[in-house]
Amino acid sequence: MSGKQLVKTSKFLSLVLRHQPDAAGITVDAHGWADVDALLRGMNAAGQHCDAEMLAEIVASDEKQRYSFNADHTKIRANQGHSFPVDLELVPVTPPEFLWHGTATRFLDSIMQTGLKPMSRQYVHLSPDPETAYKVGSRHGKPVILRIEAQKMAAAGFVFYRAENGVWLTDAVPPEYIAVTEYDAKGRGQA
Ligand code: HQG
Repeated sequence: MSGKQLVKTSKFLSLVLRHQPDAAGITVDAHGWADVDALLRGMNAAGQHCDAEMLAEIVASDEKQRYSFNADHTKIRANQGHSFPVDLELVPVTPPEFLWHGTATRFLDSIMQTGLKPMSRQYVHLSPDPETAYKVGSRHGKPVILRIEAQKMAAAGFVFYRAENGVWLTDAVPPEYIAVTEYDAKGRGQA
């Protein structure tokens, strides 16, 4: 199976498991789990060739660990990134002193006015390090890295979760906890 084919299929899988289960004619349960057999049938019916072996390869090789199987591999779900409400059974965790958010410079004015909002997703996504945040921000345009005073937020009552794949999630980040940094792609620079 070529890497290119796996990426294409993984993108469709993300669409189905995070945003639009209906694209494969399936539903997911309240915890985001899809039935693997129904998913494979639905993907093939939608013209996205996939079998159990390929699905397992996508889950195992995904560089961001976007998906998880349940214990007996009869169900699969996305670890984060949903745009519909889903209970991932995450437990609140105390965050490190700082977390990081990569965004594009064109969003800065709005973010510094209203804070970080989940936009089309269920949560605001935060990265554990500036290097990861830089990559996330680059997806949107000229990247800028924001440093989030996560521990101060937690002390003030904001709740943080860490998804299965290490991405940090919270409902919103008010502007007073956000600092614009000059970090570059390698995390060099200044906070
Ligand atoms: C911005 C990827 C204006 C926010 C990544 C971001 C991540 C605001 C964009 C995951 C704003 C939303 C999520 C405000 C937030 N005004 N803009 N008040 N508040 N924004 O894609 O965090 O590859 O929904 O800065 O690795 O970029 O899909 O969120 O630029 O973990 O697995 O609104 O998606 O993972 O964009 O990325 P997104 P994100 P995957």
